[in-house]
Amino acid sequence: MTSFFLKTLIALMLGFASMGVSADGVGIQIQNPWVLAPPPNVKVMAAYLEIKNNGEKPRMLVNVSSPAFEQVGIHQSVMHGDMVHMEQLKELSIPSHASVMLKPGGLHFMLTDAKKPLSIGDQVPMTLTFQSGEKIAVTAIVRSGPAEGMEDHQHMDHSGHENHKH
Ligand SMILES: [Cu+2]
Repeated sequence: MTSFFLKTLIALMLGFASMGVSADGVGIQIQNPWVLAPPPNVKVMAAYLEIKNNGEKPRMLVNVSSPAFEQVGIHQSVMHGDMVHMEQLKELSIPSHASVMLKPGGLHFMLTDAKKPLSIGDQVPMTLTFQSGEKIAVTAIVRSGPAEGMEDHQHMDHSGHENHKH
């Protein structure tokens, strides 16, 4: 489980194709939203993306929802020795002129109880709601990993998900 997160983290740091979704007028820019494809019959998934705040004021993300899931939470994975455990966050602050990266092993949106099975290539619509009341629609793509075509990719496994606890 630990090595899974570390490998995906390293793969992510090596870079990936970015796909931008910008929301005009709010100063918030969402980049490269994706969902890690789950093993068969697993209904809990994690979504990752980058939130950029190009505005002058800090922004507070207070809610995330998706019509494809019963529940979406904002989670932070924390390492305690060899164990990874997750904390639910009530809100996520994005400082002005800064960027917050959600990535394997760190911050993620926890997608719980998929209404139907999802597979690689599927689109997952999500709505991000900020404290100001502004909403940003995002479409995440289901992928097998964060860095397609990276050298490490074939060694990646999804066993970490069986231990995905709340
Ligand atoms: Cu989680």
